[in-house]
Amino acid sequence: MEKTFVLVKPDGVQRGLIGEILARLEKRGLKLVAAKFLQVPVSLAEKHYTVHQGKPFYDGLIKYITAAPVMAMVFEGPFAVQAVRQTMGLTDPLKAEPGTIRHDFASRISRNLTHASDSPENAESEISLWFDGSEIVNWIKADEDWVIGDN
Ligand code: 3AN
Repeated sequence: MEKTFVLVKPDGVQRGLIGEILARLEKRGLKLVAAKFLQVPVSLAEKHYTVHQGKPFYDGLIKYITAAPVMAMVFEGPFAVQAVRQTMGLTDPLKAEPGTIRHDFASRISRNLTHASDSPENAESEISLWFDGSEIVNWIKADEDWVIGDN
């Protein structure tokens, strides 16, 4: 089953939106398999955002992500990467569809509340950057067949 990495960024934590974001992903049928609440060290932020190094918004991005605690999570499900990205909405909240988290709770790209992996390959590398293998919990959700079962 596909896994994906999700961050509720400092603005989401400060605004008390962890529960709302988690609830939307849970209701979508995604299964939480790891979570931790942490203050991000600069070294981890730099590794996480290495693809943005050199871009005009890079320094601000590192400052933003390390400014206050974040909630890091791993969700599992069929096509989890695509499902989570769709629930988050486009990176720029002004372009995100109504009903998505970024549309419904944000209005600026610099305060877009969440991060979610953009491919299964990046999900794997982000999960191993943020979590030890022993922190990923394999469990069976009681309603799994009714939510994601095959016919
Ligand atoms: P996403 O988080 O939707 O995958 P990325 O990876 O392109 O988007 O961007 C990572 C983060 O960098 C975004 N969540 C946003 O906070 C910030 N960012 C991206 N593009 C810009 C931009 N043009 N101006 C300011 N911040 C940006």
